[in-house]
Amino acid sequence: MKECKADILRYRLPLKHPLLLKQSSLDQRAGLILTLSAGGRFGYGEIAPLPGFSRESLEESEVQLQSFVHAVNEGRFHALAANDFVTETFLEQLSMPSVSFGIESALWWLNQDDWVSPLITAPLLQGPIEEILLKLEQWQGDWPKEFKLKTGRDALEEDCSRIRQVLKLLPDSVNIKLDANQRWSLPEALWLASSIDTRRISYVEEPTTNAAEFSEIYEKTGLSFALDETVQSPGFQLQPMSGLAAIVIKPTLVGGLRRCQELVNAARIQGIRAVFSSSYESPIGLHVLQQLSAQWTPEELPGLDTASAFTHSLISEDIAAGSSVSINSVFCEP
Ligand code: OSB
Ligand code: MG
Repeated sequence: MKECKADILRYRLPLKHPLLLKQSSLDQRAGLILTLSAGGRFGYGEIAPLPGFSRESLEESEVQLQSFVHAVNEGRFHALAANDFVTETFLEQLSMPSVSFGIESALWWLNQDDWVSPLITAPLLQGPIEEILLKLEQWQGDWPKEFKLKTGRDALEEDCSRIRQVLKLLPDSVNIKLDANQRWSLPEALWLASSIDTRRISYVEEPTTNAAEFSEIYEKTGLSFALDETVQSPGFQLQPMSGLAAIVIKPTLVGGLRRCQELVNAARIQGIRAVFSSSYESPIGLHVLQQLSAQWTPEELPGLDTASAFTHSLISEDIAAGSSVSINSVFCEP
C-alpha cells in the first residue's frame, strides 16, 4: 500500500487594487492550499471561499478540510482516487463547495499524467473606460473571439456608452459578454438591451436579481443571457429557458469536479454553452480551472483573466504533472 500524506498551507496574497465584490472590498485574497502526496507523486487543490459570494467562511472551510487531512494522515484511505469507495463516501458528505473543489482538485491532480496545453482566456475589461479603450487600442496579435465587459456598477447611460465604445474598437467578428451581477432592474435591462447592438453581445450574465425575468428580456429585446450566481444556489438544476445561452461554472462556488462535470453534461444535453470561470484563485486553483476548461470544454475561452489582479504569484516555477510545486513561503502562514 502506498503511503498517503496530506498537508494544509494558509496563504494571503496582496491585490493590486481593492477588489469590489458585492457588499465588500478586499485588499488581499486569503485561501488554503491542500497538498496530497502518495507513492512519490503530488497533487494540489485550492480552498478559497470568496467573501460576498461563498456561503462558507475561510475558517469554516478549514475545519471541514482538517477532517479530510486527519483521515488521510491516519491512513483511513487505501487509495487516493476519486473512484475509491472510502474516498467517494467521504467526498459525498462534504457540504461546502470550496472544500469539495479543493479536495477533488488535489485527488484529480495526483492522478493526472499529463497536462493539456491551456487555452487563452476571455480577457476581462473592467475599471475606468479610458484604460479599457487604451488596452484595446494597443492590442497586439490575434483578437480572441470574445471579451468580457463588467457592467451594472455605474449609471445605465454610462454602461450603454461603454458598450458602444468597446464595440466600435473591436473587429466585427469579435463579440462581448456582459456581466451585470444582478444589478439592473427589469426596466433598466430592457432599456439597455434596446439601446445596443445585441447581435454583438454573446450574452449578459445575470441581468437582474430575478432569474424569472431573464427570458422576458430576451423575448422583448433579443439579448441572450447566462446564469452565474443562479448556478451557485444549492440544489440548482438546469432547466430549459428561452434565451439561455450559457451557464458559467465557478468551481470554488459551485462545488467539486463531479458536480462541475454534471453541469457540463447537462449544458451539452440542452445545447447551451458551459464556460469555466475563476473566483480570484491563486495560480494553483487557476491551473485546475484552466485544465478543466481545456479538457472538458475545449471549444470555450474560459473566464480566467483574474491573475492580473494580484501583485505577486504564489508559485515560483512552472507546474508539472505529479511533481511537487514550489510555493512562495513569504505569502504563507504556518
Ligand atoms: O461576476 O462573474 C463574476 C469573479 C469572481 C466573482 C464573480 C465574478 C467573477 C468574474 C471572473 O467575473 C472572471 C470571468 O468570469 O471572466
Ligand atoms: Mg458573473
